[in-house]
Amino acid sequence: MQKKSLLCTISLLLFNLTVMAEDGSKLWMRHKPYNTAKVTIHSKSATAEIAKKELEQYYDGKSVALNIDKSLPTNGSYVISGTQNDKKISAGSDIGLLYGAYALLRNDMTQGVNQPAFGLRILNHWDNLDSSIERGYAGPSIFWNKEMRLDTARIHEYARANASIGINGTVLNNVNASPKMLSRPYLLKVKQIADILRPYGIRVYLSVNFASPMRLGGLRTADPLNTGVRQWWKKKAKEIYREVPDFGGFLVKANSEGQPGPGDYGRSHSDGANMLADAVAPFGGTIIWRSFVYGANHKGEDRVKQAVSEFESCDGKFRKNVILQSKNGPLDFQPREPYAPIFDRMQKTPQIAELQITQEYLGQSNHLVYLAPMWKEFFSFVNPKKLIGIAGVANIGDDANWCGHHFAQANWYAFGRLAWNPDLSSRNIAEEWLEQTFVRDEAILSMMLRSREACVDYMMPLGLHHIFKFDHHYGPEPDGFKADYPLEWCPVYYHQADSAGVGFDRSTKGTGATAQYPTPYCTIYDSMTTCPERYLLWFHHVPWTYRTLSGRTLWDEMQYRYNRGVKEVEDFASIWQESKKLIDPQRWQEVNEKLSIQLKDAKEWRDTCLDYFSKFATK
Ligand code: GCV
Repeated sequence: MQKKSLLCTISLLLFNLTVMAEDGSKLWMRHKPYNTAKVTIHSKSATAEIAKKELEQYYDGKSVALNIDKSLPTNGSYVISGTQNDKKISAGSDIGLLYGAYALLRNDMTQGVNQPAFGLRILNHWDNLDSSIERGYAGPSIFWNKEMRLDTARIHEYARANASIGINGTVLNNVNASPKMLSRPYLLKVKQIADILRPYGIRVYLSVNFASPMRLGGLRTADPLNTGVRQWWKKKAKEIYREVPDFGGFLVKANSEGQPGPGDYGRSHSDGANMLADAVAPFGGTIIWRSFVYGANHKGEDRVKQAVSEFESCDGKFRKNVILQSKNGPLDFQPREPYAPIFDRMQKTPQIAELQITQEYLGQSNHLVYLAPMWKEFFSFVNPKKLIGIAGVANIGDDANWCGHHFAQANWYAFGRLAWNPDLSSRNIAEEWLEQTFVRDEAILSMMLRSREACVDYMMPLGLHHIFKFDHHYGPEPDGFKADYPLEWCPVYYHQADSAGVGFDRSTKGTGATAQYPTPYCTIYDSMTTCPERYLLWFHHVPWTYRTLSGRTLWDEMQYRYNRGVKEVEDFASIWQESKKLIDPQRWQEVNEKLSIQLKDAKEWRDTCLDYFSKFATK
């Protein structure tokens, strides 16, 4: 009997611990169930039903009326009015009602019509069909695995989280695309996923391999001007739209990093994109063509200039349903880059900015780096009104907490919120996220807001860039050079350190990359004295004894900043210690472990780089 009651107590304890365990799997969707609201709605769609269910379960009030108002736009806009106990959400479409419902649940009481800044708000998953994820640090793919098994409950949760922040599109596979993606068994999976995402207002897109007609279709060429190839794509598009009538379209990485493309046949990017555009146009589809190209055609040209060199001549030649997608900076998702000048140079082509949510070069899922300030910096140069969409390379995997680091969830969240409204401040988004996930606390908030600048300090002060270890891009390798690698992958090519100084001369006396920028940036960036210090070594080879704005020499300033970065992370670690009482044990412990790694890494960056550069600086 005694044994039995001991067993009962133990099971009860275990049960309580499991219930209390916080693994981060709920993301920011941690609303308490109230079940008090009576929700009235006159639309019968699946989307409206979801809105109703969410509010009935989680809204803390007596009644909500969901109304379609034909005078409002159908792009997801909504208006929330009324009192806490008697709310009204009006929208021009059912998806607007759902967005309004989620806004109400996060207590977003913005006055007037709340509407998205960008029509396309898309996640790009770099997920491979074998379940691995290129630059993914949060476990295997939630979409693909060898067994073709799909966890539909998880896909529902994914859809729900995305809809709650207004994401309306998702590319399900890696831009380094397998031709198998377009084969029948995979298309049936795509249909299954699309059916789950549809009521949440999310359209699916696929990355395609340009050589698919050969590698999947058995044709002898993938030349975009070949009739057989054109027919093949048309037939394939028809097959896809039969399964997924609202299919978004194709994302294409062509003639980049070894991927096939129209250039293999002497054809231009516009020839390639237009051929695909013609295939999807009858169904309302879009081709999103990436400008991330460098290498083969540009022997010796500065890598940051190559996108403009290669694409400018195509401006005005693309079909109406082609969009150009470019990374925010001209190189490759470094912790800080000047904006990519292609956004100014393509005047006639609709453009999407590609941001990277997964932290390939920012400590991956080990470092706490809140990315909203970085993206806001980009928007301060590129007017959001010039863009028709925003794409974010996802940081989502099958880990219980989805993103590998609890705070990396904030980057997924911030991406969605900024894609809806780039005018929101980094602070407001972080506050909103903390309130829904952890706790609204000034110290934790300040840690988030300072984290990107800290990362820049310990990884790339003053614009020093691409000092990362080969291949995996984690950790420093300032002496990195491999004779059999393209020069554009080697850290020594980027820092150019010698006894005279350090940094890459991209002024008109150097590679001339500054000339790709419009006025006033071309002039400002071109001179060492007017170039903002945050980009100094990006654009200039600067003498070690050069006086920086602080009065310190360049070498002293570099040491100061590396040390400042490390000190910041030390401070984050102590803020987290102080926060222990505010946070549940599991998530506190997991973040604490990550912060120790981050501190060790920050010190490694500082020590390795200072040791290496000191050999030149102190000569
Ligand atoms: C998907 C960088 C990354 C690659 C990525 C590529 C791209 O080079 O390291 O993993 O490939 O960018 O954006 O296409």
